[in-house]
Amino acid sequence: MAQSQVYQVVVLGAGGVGKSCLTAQFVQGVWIESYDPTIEDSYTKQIPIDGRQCMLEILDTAGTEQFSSSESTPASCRSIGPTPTQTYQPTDTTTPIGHGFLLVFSITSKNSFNELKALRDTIIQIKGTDQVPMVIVGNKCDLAEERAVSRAHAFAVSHSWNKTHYYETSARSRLNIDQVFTDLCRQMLQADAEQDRFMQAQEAVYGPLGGKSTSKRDLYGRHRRRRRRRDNGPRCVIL
Ligand SMILES: Nc1nc2c(ncn2[C@@H]2O[C@H](COP(=O)(O)OP(=O)(O)O)[C@@H](O)[C@H]2O)c(=O)[nH]1
Ligand SMILES: [Mg+2]
Repeated sequence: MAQSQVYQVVVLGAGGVGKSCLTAQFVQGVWIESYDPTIEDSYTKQIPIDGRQCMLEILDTAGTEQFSSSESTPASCRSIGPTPTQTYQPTDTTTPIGHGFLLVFSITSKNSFNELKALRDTIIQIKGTDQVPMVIVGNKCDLAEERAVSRAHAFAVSHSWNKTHYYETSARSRLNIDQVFTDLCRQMLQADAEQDRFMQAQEAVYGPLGGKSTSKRDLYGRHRRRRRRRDNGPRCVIL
């Protein structure tokens, strides 16, 4: 079996959507009713994907802003402790280390869904490409009677974001938890393979790419940024 690779996964989303419960279900297979929303923690877990071992380092971020007061707050979120502060935003220090992102909302909160756009925009801006391994997760799907975001709407929006995959999960009943992480892991493997192919093509043309100042990811990032600018830039049509 091939060597284990380490991929960093960042779990993002508003406070109270179930990021910690989801992570605990995946990593430890346990349901924990209540987490301290201010705690940010990371975990490791190895999973087999298509005959390869992938080591995941999962950062469970501390988004502590609960659902806005303008919408009804489900009982499952009211139990959470301290006064809300700010929604977690990816920053230069967390986003570059993330190879893949889970953008989590609660199907019982429209606001938590609406917040994902800004998170996604920030990730794309910092990464310099919209080709980032990512999965949209609608958690708490066991609370069907409190649903505020339809599956069709969440799916349509996710699809319009570069065909980002959408899953509905329940951390409580462990529905689709493994599937979400497996999908993200496959995307990260694919991105890595694409990066290797690009580097091999570069080396075939320019010779071995070494040196301390230019890492493979740096070069690849520049390539992706350049390509994106060209794609979005004004087109010159020769008649
Ligand atoms: N019914 C239900 N409640 C959930 C689910 N996931 C999390 N919760 C509850 O939602 C609250 C917030 O969960 P937590 O993981 O701390 O949210 P975080 O702030 O995003 O990390 C807790 O009271 C959990 O018990 C779920 O899938 N179904
Ligand atoms: Mg949490």
